[in-house]
Amino acid sequence: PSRDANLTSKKLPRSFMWGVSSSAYQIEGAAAADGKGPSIWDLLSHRPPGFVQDNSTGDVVAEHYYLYKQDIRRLKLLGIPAFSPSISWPRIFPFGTGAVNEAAVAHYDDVIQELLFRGITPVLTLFHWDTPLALFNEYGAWSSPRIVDDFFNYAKFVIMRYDKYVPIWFTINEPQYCNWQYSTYPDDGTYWPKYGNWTDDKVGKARRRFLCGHHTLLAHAKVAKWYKEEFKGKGRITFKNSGNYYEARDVNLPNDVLSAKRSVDFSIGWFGGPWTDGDYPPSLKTTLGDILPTFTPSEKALIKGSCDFYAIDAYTAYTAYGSDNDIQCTNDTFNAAWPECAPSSQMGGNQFPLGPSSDPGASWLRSTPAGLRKYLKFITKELFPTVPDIVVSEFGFAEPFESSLTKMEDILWDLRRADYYQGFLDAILQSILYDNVNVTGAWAWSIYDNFEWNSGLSTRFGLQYVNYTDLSRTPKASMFQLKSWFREHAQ
Ligand code: PNW
Repeated sequence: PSRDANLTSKKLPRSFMWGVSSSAYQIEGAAAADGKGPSIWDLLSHRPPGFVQDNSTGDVVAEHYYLYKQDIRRLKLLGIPAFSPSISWPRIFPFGTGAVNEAAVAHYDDVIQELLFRGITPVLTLFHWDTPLALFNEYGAWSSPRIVDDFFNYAKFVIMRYDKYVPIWFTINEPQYCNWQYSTYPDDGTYWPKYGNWTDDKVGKARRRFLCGHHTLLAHAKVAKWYKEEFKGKGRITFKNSGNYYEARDVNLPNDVLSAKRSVDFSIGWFGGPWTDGDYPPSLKTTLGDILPTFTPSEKALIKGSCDFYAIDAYTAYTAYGSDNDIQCTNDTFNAAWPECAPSSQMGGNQFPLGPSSDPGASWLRSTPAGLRKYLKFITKELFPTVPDIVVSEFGFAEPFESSLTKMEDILWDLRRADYYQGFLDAILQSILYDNVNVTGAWAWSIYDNFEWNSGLSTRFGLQYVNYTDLSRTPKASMFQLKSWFREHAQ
């Protein structure tokens, strides 16, 4: 599509930070190296056929754990100024708590040194879903308040060691999704080690999900408070939200408006309400009743203001539709999987001209740059007007990948993804220039093809191609598109 011509050579603010991102389990491989403990994902990816669609695992992936030096050098050669990976909790604390695994610490020391040596800024996520399995067996991990102190100890250890090099800390990646993982499968020992006494109906699943969410908030807040008030860290701290924009199909239809509102509340309101206003949004409380845990006054005080800025992983946008049936939010209509009694949402509508569709393994994702621009404005001007600035902490696209492709030029010519990046980056620049939204950073997902949780290695989000046979990496067209966009617009 043709670009907004007024953007030509317009500049981002000098302080704008950008780079590529990924997470430990999705790229490192080396699943049992150097004393690493297992995480829940080591278990899940080895579950009976079909749990991960193509039955692949994170055992090897791209072996970033061994090949990080070439990966970092490659970023340098490509002109990427910053890298946002995650640290693996079960590497540093194989049992989640207790003794530190010095071999893993030495490894991450070296990764950080290598990044600094190449002049690439490390921006670190402390937890990207790889919960130590030991804590799951011990007390049900995020379903127990005991996780708060264990996460705190781990986070303190990593922050104290690396804070002088790290300008941004993301405590937790997308609590919306990691808590959903807990509630999707029955607690009967089939998928997980049995960890509680939950009823396996919709309500029981929802209880687990919102309780886990509650503990991620408390864990984040405890770390953030210590970071700011006691440790007086020199960087900024927040957590990464998962959310896609929901816009009412027709603002004159009350159920459409309600549908959009509920969808927003149940995705980003769930975690944004507590840190901006000190509590969950009213719609969650009325809909969920006693399914939703409550904060004590001191917990509210702890969480409120616990983020220095807002971080959103914003991949796509939806049009929300209402219907008379949908608005009866009783336990009978409860859909524990996704968003509770929210009326339907669909990609589409006139609001967001739909760009190309992505790989079937990421069928939730269409390219909707106009949706991103509306979303950034909506979050900062309407929903959470107190947030000082916003960062797009992930955005990206899975080019449909034909396994029959054998010619490198076909594999590397990922024009849909290139188009996605240009559209989304233009939308960010427009937000800054025309909507007065303070966007201070953007992180492209992902450095290269990696293990995509539910669809495995066959869904490829990379800006570089990974050949999973010889582990070679090759930049795709989208990488050069991204780079040339920033060459024009970064200062
Ligand atoms: C993010 N959705 O998750 C995760 O942080 C990454 O680990 C993951 O690889 C990436 O997006 C691509 O999927 C999401 O359904 C999962 O809207 C699902 C959604 C959004 C983000």
